[in-house]
Amino acid sequence: MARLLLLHAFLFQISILFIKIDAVPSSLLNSEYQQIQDLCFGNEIDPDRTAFHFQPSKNWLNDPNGPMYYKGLYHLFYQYNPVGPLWGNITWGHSVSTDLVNWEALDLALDRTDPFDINGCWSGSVTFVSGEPVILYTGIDDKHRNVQNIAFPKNGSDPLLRQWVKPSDYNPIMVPRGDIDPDNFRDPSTGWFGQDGYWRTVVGANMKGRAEILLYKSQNFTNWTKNEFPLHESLSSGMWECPDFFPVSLSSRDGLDPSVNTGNIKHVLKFGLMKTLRDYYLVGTYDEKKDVFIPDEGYEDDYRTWPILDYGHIYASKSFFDGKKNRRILWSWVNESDSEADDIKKGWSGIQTFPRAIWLDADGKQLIQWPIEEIKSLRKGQVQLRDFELQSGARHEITGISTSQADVDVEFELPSLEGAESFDDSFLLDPSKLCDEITPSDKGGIGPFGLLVLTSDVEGLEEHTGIFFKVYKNSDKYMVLMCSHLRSSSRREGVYKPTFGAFVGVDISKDKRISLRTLIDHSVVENFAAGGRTCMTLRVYPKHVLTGQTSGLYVFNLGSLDVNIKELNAWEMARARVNIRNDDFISKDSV
Ligand code: DQQ
Repeated sequence: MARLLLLHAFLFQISILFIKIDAVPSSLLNSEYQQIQDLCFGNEIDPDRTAFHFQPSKNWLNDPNGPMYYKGLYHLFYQYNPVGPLWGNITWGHSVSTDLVNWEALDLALDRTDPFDINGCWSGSVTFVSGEPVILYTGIDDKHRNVQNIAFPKNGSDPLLRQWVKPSDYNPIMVPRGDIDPDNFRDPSTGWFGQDGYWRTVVGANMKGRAEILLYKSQNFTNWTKNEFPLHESLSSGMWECPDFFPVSLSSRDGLDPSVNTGNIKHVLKFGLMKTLRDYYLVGTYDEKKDVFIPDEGYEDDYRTWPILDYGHIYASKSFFDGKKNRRILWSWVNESDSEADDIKKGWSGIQTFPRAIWLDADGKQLIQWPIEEIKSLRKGQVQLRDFELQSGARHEITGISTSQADVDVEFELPSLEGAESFDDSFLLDPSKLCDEITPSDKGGIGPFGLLVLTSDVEGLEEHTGIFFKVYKNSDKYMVLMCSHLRSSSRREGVYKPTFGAFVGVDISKDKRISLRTLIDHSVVENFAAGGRTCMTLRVYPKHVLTGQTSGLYVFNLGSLDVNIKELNAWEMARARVNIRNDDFISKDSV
């Protein structure tokens, strides 16, 4: 009962905070609202800062760690440098939310205080053991080795989970032995419980140049033994970081608890490749008796053939099972791509993607990612186009809403696939190269057509970020190429402006339609093609945004075939309340 009262008192407090924010007159423009917040909280106005993406109020952020739902609250921990905007002094930052959209910052959950983590509290995860959350994380110890540690809530009845204990009688719980490279042994995954009564977790490791996803087993979650065989290994791809291993349903979009291993399911092994700084995943079967993961047919030990979680700019993603809504949710770190000098000037660096629900497509092959439904709470003004013909060479502006914070959903329809160009097979493993060859002056067959976002309001749209499609024919099969050109995204120097490309896993010959959902938020643009089959996150720094000018949004078609916009909906987005420091709220003394 006392626990329940505490939870109610807390939720009441949090709702007052949100009511205060909701009470901002709607006539107040976003920019003014931001200025008021900035003045209130002593920040300088910074137009690169996002409005509805997760980021701390200042300093460096990288990997999302240990997300969970507990006693009415979502928790997100993250790799955090509490004293500066560049990577270093890594601890676990901590925030809570009732809706995954608005976040309250708490004090650090894990700090570098003990010999087993004195040089860093690196990535890890949360597992529910007998109903209570337990953290497994990598510590950089006093000998600068990667070791694995465990931490428990000091008071499990505190829904905020403000204090964590790291018992020195257990820690470290795993140390690098034998062939394990002590510099490359990290990121324990969420644990799962087997039929044999043993807990399991996996840790990424480099063993004499081989990537191994090492499997550890335990009966009590504190004493762990390394299994003779890894869960999976790769000879050719270098160190795998942040392994995430979870079951997915073959017959529903619902998420599954990590320990489920029966029914119509598959397993997904997701990881970050240090070599490419991209996240990949493999779909397959988990043989619990042998404790190995067997990727589905067609698997080769060649990372160029593996599906990439997001073909843009994300890394070190982490998913969790949200028992409140029976779904699996994913966060990914979106690093900055401006210069370190810029980050020092801004005083911050790094954001998380907007949370995405993930599930396995009915084809049993690809993961689908889609912004969680709670995003709708931020939508305000809406504009719509229906059955709008986008003639060859056309560019049409979407007006009526402000578009530097927007949610756009568009479906393109093609009257025919005739005239699709072909491409050289050598591009199959390197679609971004094919994208690089597409220029505005080269009028293609089908496409390029798509969106221009964050455009500057001057003749010729000097600054613009293009996200577009082009349909090709390759060995009798139609293929949809998705591209993003960042080369004109900003007039600023010293900013990374690559081209991203991917083939979208759809059969366009079926209904001749392709959709694109785009979340625009000042310096980040998240793209979801074909209902979330192919994702591409972009980091952009348009100069006009920095100087406070408004941005435009366009649909365009440079192909020689006319394209129909079956439907386009675009919403202006409100600012979420994200990690605005509130000292009354976070005080540890009240635990
Ligand atoms: N980031 C953490 C490591 C992880 C890497 C350190 C991935 O634990 O392997 O901040 O970005």
